[in-house]
Amino acid sequence: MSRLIVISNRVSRPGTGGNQGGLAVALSDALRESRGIWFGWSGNVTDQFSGHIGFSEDEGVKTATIDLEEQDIDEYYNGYANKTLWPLFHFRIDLAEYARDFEGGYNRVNQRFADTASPLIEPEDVVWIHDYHLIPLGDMLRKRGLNNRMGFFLHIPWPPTRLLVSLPHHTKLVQTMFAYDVVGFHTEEWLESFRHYVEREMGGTVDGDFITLGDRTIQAVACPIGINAQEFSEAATSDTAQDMHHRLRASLQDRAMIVGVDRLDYSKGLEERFNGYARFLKDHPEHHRKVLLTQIAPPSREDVESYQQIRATLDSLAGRLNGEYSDVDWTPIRYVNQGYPRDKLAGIYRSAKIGLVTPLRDGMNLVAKEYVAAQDPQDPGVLILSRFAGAALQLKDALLINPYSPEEMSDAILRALTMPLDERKKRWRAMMDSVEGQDINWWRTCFVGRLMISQDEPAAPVEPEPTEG
Ligand code: GDG
Repeated sequence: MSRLIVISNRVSRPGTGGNQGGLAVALSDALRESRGIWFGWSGNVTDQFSGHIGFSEDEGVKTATIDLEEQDIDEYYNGYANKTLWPLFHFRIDLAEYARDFEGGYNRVNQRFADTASPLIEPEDVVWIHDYHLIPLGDMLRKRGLNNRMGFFLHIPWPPTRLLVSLPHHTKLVQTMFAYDVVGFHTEEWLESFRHYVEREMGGTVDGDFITLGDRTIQAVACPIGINAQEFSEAATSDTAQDMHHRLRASLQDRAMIVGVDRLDYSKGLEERFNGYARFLKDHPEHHRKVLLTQIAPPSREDVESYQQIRATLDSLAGRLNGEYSDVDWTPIRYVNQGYPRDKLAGIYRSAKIGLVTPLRDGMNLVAKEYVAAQDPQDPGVLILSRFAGAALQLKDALLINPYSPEEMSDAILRALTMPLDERKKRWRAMMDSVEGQDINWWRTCFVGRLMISQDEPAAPVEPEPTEG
């Protein structure tokens, strides 16, 4: 078995106290099995970049990390990654900032990754690079003479061509993706947009899974990421989860809880969620005092102004809503800016009659899947899900809504609150089949399988089917 080298912006060391999400666990398993290495930024700042690599091994997983300079973090991480690519790829061209310094910093840090990682990569290794922080890295590794099988997976949406062309040097960036052998997206929709761009803007040709540009043919595939469904269901019945459940039930009394769990990010549709819930309260006074929304929203990317703004907007919206509707013994929104360990989170999901997941655009959205996995099969809650999340293509038995419409959200909340048990069970079963069937290991195999297979069968263009006429 070839060694797997995973490269991502940050690495997660098992058992070191951080919250290991499903992705980190799945990658750790793959790294352990193949005796591979996980390479990335340590999260630490250094005065002067030295290229020094910090090696660790935790629970059989080897990690290698580098420190970056303050300017790197400003221009690459807070700049090009989170002020340019993130908003643009989430269709928020209004928030995207195009600055030469950002692009320069992005390229510099990708070069630094390439310089430091390339000596660790042996000829038989398979390299798997993750996400928008590191799009050009594969190309930079090739320029350093690496001929390894290389894959790239994008965790966020791929934007429509019309939006992407607003990015200065867009073709140059996309061109670098042809250094990979396999490129992966969560959904057919993002993949379709990628193909469209390559055909229209670059004159590439598409043949099934294969895309040819000049003398390079790559495989571009849709592999929707999943969660560790079994582990999450078990976490939802753990002692910690049950304690959380009892704590919540005691404070809720007989009220129905709606839950939202999101990093504080404008792409998650939190403002729209609060507005939809406000609409529900306005339209349905008969439900006052019988329902409440618990929104868990740990702050993220606090150095970026648009994130400070969303926080201020939500603080004021939650305050206004609570001011308008609260009574001495009822507060309609519990707005919590702190994170919880995973088993507590699982208990919170299980206590909620409704999971309200309303991103305006989301590559996949794992919270929707975690909510499903945490439910009690005998009395499951209802998932209300934005049709603009990648997950909506799999979780078709959720109540799918347009998050921009407060009326639709309000109607869905009413429908979920009054849904008969039989229907809840039927919908949940269908969603759980998908969450269990296409779990995190399925995803890993979906992508890495192709990367490994194409090792024996080089990614060459498939002979086109003869066309009629
Ligand atoms: C990107 C893409 C794609 C949140 N609060 C707490 C907590 N979380 C965990 C959730 C979930 C994860 O964070 C969030 O994952 P999402 O998928 O919902 O969103 P992003 O962070 O934007 O992730 C997304 C994903 O990459 C994977 O490819 O699905 O579309 O944007 O696991 O549970 N975890 C804990 N406490 C919290 O308070 N422990």
